[in-house]
Amino acid sequence: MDLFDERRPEQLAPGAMFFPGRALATESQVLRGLQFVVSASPFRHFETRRGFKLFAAMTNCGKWGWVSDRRGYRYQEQDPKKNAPWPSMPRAFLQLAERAASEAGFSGYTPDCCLVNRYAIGAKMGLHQDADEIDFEAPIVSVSLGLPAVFQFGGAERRDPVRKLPLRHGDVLVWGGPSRLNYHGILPVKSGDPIPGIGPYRVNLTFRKAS
Ligand code: MD3
Ligand code: FE
Repeated sequence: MDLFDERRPEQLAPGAMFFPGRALATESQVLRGLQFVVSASPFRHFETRRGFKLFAAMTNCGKWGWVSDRRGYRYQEQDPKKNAPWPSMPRAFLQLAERAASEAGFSGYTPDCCLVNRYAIGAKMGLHQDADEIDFEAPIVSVSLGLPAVFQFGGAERRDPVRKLPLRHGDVLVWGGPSRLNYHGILPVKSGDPIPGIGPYRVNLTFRKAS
């Protein structure tokens, strides 16, 4: 821990909570879970409907996985690379997501999908909304691992002002209630000291209730 770390849990907006370093207490279990998921369903770059490759490499665990190809994007129960179910959600993932959600005031959270995004240096995710899910009552929980990045979050409209929040290894965010459909994105990841077990990447776990 950084002796001069001033970061504290913080409400960013109604329904949006920031828990700096919340994943560090179970870091080794989470990293083992990540290893298990990636060895079963490796990272890949999905294509968009228009034929562009997404900047972040992705995989999933849990019942549902988010996929994209020339037919568009959707949640599906099969890893298209293997035509087999996605790896199960590691207990350490589920427990971290449930506990963070409950600390943010969302009890009984049972995510059925964890999208894993891997950003190489220079990769980014443009400002967008997450609106493909059926259940907007359930929050989204995000866990940042590896290299730091700057998260951008705006409001319910694309034109709303955007706030920048630096995210580091172990930080957890919960987005629910009125913030669930806010615009958000990730600025291009800069090079930095690689975190053991992750390498020169930023990895984000995004927990959702897809169905
Ligand atoms: C705020 N991923 O996969 S997670 C995504 O860091 C995505 O990989 C980013 O956005 C990442 O769709 C951000 C944090 C996040 C996720 C969903 C949100 C923030 C959100 C939904 C509403 C508001
Ligand atoms: Fe998103």
